Amino acid sequence: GDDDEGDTSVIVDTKPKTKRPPLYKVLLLNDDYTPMEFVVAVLERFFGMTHAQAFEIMLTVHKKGVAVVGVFSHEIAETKVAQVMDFARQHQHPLQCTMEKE
Ligand code: NFA
Repeated sequence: GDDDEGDTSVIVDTKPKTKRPPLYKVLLLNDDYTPMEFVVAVLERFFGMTHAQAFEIMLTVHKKGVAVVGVFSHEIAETKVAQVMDFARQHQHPLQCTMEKE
């Protein structure tokens, strides 16, 4: 890797840094109107969860207000968020899905 030379002419090898892409959490937010069964269907359809997993996560969102439903690359996270928001809008539910850097 690169070398750093301080003002003492002592050359110290720097750590060879590999660059991993950042990961993004996809979050689902609670609201008072979206039916529980719709949220379960979203988690099954877009996040590959079993019915039991989806029901569990839906209840976590319902009780705690928010939950992480997956961790993805920026591109995949953006796609998931767009898919969920489109599907909710199509069914006229106010369900909100967002992403944030891990
Ligand atoms: N709180 C919603 C209800 O009582 C259910 C819900 C769960 C909505 C998770 C959004 C996310 N119908």
